[in-house]
Amino acid sequence: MRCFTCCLFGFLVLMLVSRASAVIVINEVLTNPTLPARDGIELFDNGATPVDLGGWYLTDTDANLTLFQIPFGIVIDAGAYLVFDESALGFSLSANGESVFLTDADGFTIVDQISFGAAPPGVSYGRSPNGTGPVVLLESVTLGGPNSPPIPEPSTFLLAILGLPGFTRRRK
Ligand SMILES: [Ca+2]
Repeated sequence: MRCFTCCLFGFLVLMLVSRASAVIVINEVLTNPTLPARDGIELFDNGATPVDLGGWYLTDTDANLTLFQIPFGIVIDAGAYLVFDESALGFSLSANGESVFLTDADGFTIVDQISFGAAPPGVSYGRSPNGTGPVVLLESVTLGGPNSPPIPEPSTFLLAILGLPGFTRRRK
């Protein structure tokens, strides 16, 4: 009985820790910025409490989950946003699409991950609705703030037929 109680307690602790971690999401990525903007990753605390992110990791390859370590002492408040640009990260993001991972301080527990495709210049991918939804092309870049609505479908189609990847066309 005592063993069962201990196991139950341990399980509940694990559930609480998991829930505490699960509220931090990768909320937006800018992968094909127009100057002077830079590539960036936005994290969002979608929970009700601050979370100490010191020692957590961000990466764009599952072959190396500890590519960039978030400095110790960085705490994200409930409902707050935190942005790391490419100069802070030490790596840039692919405009042709890839995946981004947020890993716990243990270096292997993936807290959140998103995958996305090619991005038109100056257009970011992000969760819509903000903090909870699927990752879509956003109407405007909102690094550091709540995500905008998605690009309306006809616009997405128009961008797509202009040419993937990068959606760019040279002007004469
Ligand atoms: Ca945002």
